[in-house]
Amino acid sequence: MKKALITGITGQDGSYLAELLLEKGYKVYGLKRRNSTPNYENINHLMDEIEIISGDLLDLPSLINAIKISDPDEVYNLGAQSFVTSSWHQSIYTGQATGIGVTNMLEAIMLTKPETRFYQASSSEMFGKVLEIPQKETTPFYPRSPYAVAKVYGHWITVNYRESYNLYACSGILFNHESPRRGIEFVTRKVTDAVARIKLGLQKELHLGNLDAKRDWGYAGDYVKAMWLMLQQPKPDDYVIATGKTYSVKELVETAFEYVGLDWKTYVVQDSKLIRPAEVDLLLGSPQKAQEKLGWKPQVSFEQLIHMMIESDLKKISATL
Ligand code: NAP
Ligand code: G4F
Repeated sequence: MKKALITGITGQDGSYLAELLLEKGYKVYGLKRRNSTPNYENINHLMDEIEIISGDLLDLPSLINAIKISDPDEVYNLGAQSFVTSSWHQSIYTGQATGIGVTNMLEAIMLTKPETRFYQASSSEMFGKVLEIPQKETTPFYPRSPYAVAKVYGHWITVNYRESYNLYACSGILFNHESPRRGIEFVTRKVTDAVARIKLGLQKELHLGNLDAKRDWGYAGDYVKAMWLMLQQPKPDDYVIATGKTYSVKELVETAFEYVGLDWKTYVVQDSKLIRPAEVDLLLGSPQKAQEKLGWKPQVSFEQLIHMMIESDLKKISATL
């Protein structure tokens, strides 16, 4: 039986990846930091099948301990301070968790079990003020937030440990991916939650920032399959994971309100407080390498994704009434 350790198991991707690996017959361990109030919402349904290990990406001894307990064949480093806006308010913490945390995990592997295969959750945010359209593995980075700067560090330290120590280490440069388990502060979930509340008569307005920004949005359930595929190849490498289609925040809003038969213009308020100090205007990825080398293809379309999220939010909110 293969064993995997997932950091960030309580997050969106951690929960979908845990499900995938359990289906494939893995023994799954999840690193979880201590919170004053436990946040198991995304993994409650898996708690009998996975083993939680207490630890934090900022605390090397806890990572070494996690490797010793789990004795993993594969480590998926998904833990991070992942919200771009918060990275301006907590820039040093973001640098430590999202950037240095990667080195901590790599060091824990080097010191304890260097044959472990390692996946790093890199991000399309690294492309920032894009230097090429579409963005691919060879496109230079131009990060536009403390989060993106930290991810560039995490990406290159992964490449560096692969080249320095011959570690099997991969960096997945994933474009935005969403699901009903997406955190409420991210724009897709903020919109689908608001649309559900407005439809149910519980909310009157939706405040948003930049409606012109464009993103290449896919489904998280599809994207975790790409993570696993990367660690099954004969040689470690880096891959862009994207749909190859881009939509504006305005198109997201239109699609969501249209689904419940409402006109978005009646409800959406543009709020200057939600505009970022520096914006990433356009993300559009090329999944060509992933298609050719991993045989990976996204299955869920943008419209299907938004509809799935609204249905889930309608159900969740209705259950509380
Ligand atoms: P998420 O829902 O925000 O989950 C982040 C996870 O990291 C949570 O489990 C969180 O734990 C954990 N975490 C935060 N700080 C930690 C620390 N110091 N030590 C240990 N764990 C810590 O993020 P996601 O959407 O699943 O994304 C997974 C990874 O992919 C992240 O690294 C993200 O930056 C990256 N990524 C995401 C996307 C996307 O579109 N979703 C795209 C590209 C890259 P708590 O539950 O305790 O907060
Ligand atoms: O949903 P967002 O917060 O995602 P963002 O900044 O693209 O980052 C996400 O994707 C990255 C991959 O590219 C990940 F690495 C990262 O961890 C995270 O998962 O914002 C998307 C766009 C932005 O342009 C933002 O300015 O939506 C715009 N937006 C407009 N109004 C808003 C809002 N974003 C949020 N969160 N909230 C708003 O009210």
